[in-house]
Amino acid sequence: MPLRAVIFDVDGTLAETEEAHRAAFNRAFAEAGHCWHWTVDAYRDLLRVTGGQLRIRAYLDAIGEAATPDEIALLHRRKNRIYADLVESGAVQLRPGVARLIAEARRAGLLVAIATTTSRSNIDALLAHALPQDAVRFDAIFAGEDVTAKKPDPEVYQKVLAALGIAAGDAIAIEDSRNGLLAATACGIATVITPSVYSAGEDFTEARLVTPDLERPRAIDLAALARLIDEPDSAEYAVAEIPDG
Ligand code: XBP
Ligand code: MG
Repeated sequence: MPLRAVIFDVDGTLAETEEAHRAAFNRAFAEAGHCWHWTVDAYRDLLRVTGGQLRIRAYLDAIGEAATPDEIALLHRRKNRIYADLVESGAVQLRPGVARLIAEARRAGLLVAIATTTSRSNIDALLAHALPQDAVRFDAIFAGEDVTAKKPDPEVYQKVLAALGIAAGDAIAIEDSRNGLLAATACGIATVITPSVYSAGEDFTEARLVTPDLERPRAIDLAALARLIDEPDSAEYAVAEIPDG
């Protein structure tokens, strides 16, 4: 089966964005006069809930505080504005190998797409400020607003496959989290995991390959991705061999 498409997750995969998201949530809470503050450890747990609005709701439920859907939506809009400002100020860079792999895929005539639970405005900010301009064209982008159920539900991947007009076996997904891995593999898409600062240590059993990033311990190129589809057992290194850092 030839490789026809590479589908990227956004947060944690294209870039280590979650510290910027966390800072933006905390600033939005403070501006609104709330004493809520999400520490790194608290945020690691909260990331199990995908989608910022659902994450705020889950947090408030856990601490027994009430908020209307409109109040949560307003807070979340402000958080996304703060996040975009952080991205525009250069707070977020692409992870190693991302720009190279996108460029290789484009040169080879492959389809390149995004499947994410984040808001579309966050993708726009990242594409405008963190990606080289020749890499910002994607053949399909599906975001949090485009689905009724966020990852780990497979809906976002199903929509990307339908938009690209390809079968699950023609694509590779690049993800960083268990929720993303479950979403992609539920669709039947072979998945490469590059764990992020927040997802390191999660269970990646279903992944075809787990590697620290797309450059280490060796560059993941299109030939390597195609091998993962053709010869599912071809991964030359596995979770246990990943060095720290
Ligand atoms: C990660 C997420 C997102 C971000 C915040 O999604 O769960 O919710 O943390 O984004 P992915 P929003 O890795 O699939 O990109 O606040 O816009 O939801
Ligand atoms: Mg992610």
